[in-house]
Amino acid sequence: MAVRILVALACIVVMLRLSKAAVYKVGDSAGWTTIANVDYKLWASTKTFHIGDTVLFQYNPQFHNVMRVTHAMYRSCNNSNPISTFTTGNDSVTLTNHGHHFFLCGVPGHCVAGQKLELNVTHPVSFTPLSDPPISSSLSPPSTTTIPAAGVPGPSPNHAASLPSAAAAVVYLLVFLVFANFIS
Ligand SMILES: *[C@@H]1O[C@H](CO)[C@@H](O)[C@H](O)[C@H]1NC(C)=O
Ligand SMILES: *[C@@H]1O[C@H](CO)[C@@H](O)[C@H](O)[C@H]1NC(C)=O
Ligand SMILES: *[C@@H]1O[C@H](CO)[C@@H](O)[C@H](O)[C@H]1NC(C)=O
Ligand SMILES: [Cu+2]
Repeated sequence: MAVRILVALACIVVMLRLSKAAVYKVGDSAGWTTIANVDYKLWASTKTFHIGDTVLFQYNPQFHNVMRVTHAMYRSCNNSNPISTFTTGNDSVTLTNHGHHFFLCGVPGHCVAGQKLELNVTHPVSFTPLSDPPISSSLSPPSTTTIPAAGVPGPSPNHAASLPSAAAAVVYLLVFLVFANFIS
């Protein structure tokens, strides 16, 4: 019985991870280039990057490359000591840790011309709560935002709603499995 529960849990974890991983093509249809004047900062700001996601750099390898660099090297467009270098023209980089990731094109002049990318990989605990406090408060008049909604029982409805839905689903399934095994 314990084994069955563990297997079910493992399946859920795998499914959650698979369903969350996204592939982002850098620059969208323009790709990784200098000629289209892509604002890569703007491009990144419209995305939410999570661990497990992939960024795909597509470019002509005769003219460009991809270097992962430190923040200091990103700021000064210094390509002398990259963390890693990609040169195939179709380079997938899977994001495996939190925080800021910096990339630039190492061809002289390209980074300065704007061919540089900064990503912020956010923490995975970003499941939207069932009732999101900021959304509900933005819909009500400003004067009511600091007062709990009338008629809501319990000391803190916000905390009650903050349990991530995926975690809740796992808990529900566990309880269900335990019951199913007791009955059979
Ligand atoms: C570029 O970075 C390297 C190593 O990080 C450093 O030694 C070098 O001085 C830097 N060059 C410039 C022009 O900042
Ligand atoms: C580029 O890489 C992606 C992901 O690795 C792959 O799906 C795609 O087929 C590749 N495209 C080309 C033209 O090689
Ligand atoms: C990066 O993401 C974290 C949340 O995971 C956030 O707190 C931080 O402000 C972000 N930094 C930038 C520069 O966007
Ligand atoms: Cu380039």
